[in-house]
Amino acid sequence: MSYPFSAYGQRIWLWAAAVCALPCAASSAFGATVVTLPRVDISTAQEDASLADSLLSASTVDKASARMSRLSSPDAASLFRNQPGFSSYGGGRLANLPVLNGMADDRVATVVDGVRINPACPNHMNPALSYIDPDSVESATSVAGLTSVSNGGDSLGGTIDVERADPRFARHGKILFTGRARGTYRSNAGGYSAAGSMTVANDTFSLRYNASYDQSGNYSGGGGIGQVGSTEYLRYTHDVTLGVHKKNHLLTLTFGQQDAPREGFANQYMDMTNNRSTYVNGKYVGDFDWGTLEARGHWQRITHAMNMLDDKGGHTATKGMPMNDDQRSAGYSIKATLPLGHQHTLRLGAPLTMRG
Ligand SMILES: [Cu+2]
Repeated sequence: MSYPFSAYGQRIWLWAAAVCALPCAASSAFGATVVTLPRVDISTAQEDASLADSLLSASTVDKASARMSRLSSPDAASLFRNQPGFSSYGGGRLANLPVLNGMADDRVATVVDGVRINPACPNHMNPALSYIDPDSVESATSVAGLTSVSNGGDSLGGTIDVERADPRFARHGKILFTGRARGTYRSNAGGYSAAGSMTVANDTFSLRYNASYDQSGNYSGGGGIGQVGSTEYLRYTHDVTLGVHKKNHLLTLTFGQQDAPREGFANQYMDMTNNRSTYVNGKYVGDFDWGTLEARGHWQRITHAMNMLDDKGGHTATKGMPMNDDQRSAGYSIKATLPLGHQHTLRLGAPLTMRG
């Protein structure tokens, strides 16, 4: 279809050139003025900036593969499965541990919404990516290899960085009411997931409610091996995001709670019997004449309990393998980005995280 069109286009171009050549040739003798058309840039300034800002070893999950991952797994770690240098090792179905270039665990910094999260579980059975449902993730970036200090640094293997979407606002004088919903069902183990989000906003304030629910029983293995024990899970998440936008300033506050009342670990002699994360996360971004200022603050409490689920014999006060943990963390980070001419950018920042 495109061939005849382009041939036709070429012919028009030849005609135009021929028609133009005659008056041009004729007018040059009379000293006509030369008209210079404005320059047309085929790349936008925004793309240039993001290329310059990102590390060469960073890769971002594209929208199409993120959509496929969400349909096939409730684990946010699966978003990265096609990224270079990435692999993962699994225990529970909600909580695969990310591996970058063969290095894992504390060697990989996992940053969720600007907060570097360490697993509350001493056995690291609830990794940081299990604290965000895949539908809430708007941008997912992995840096395999050394990470720059401005991206957190201090991680030999690399960095996994996921961030939820900024709040949306309406145009001036309008009200925005928007949302999305997704549901999936798997016949094996009767696994189903549902996730949704709703936003009400004007041009200054935005309120978003986000929820997700994931549940599955023990699945059946192929080749007639029957049911595989301790592969069940249940998790639900609620969060509310409040956004305030005024001229060059954007303030975002997210309050949320996630519960994982059960998650079996087929390869361990214990399962997760309760994991609750309650959190507040704030972000301010301001554009000024001198550059950009970004400030973040967070508080999170994780109560974590592990023991044996029924298919490992269950647990009572005198039987099982209890492991309980209660962790709080709080922190802030401030980053200033100052453009210094065309080729240089100065970044200043200071983060602090406390755990107890
Ligand atoms: Cu644990």
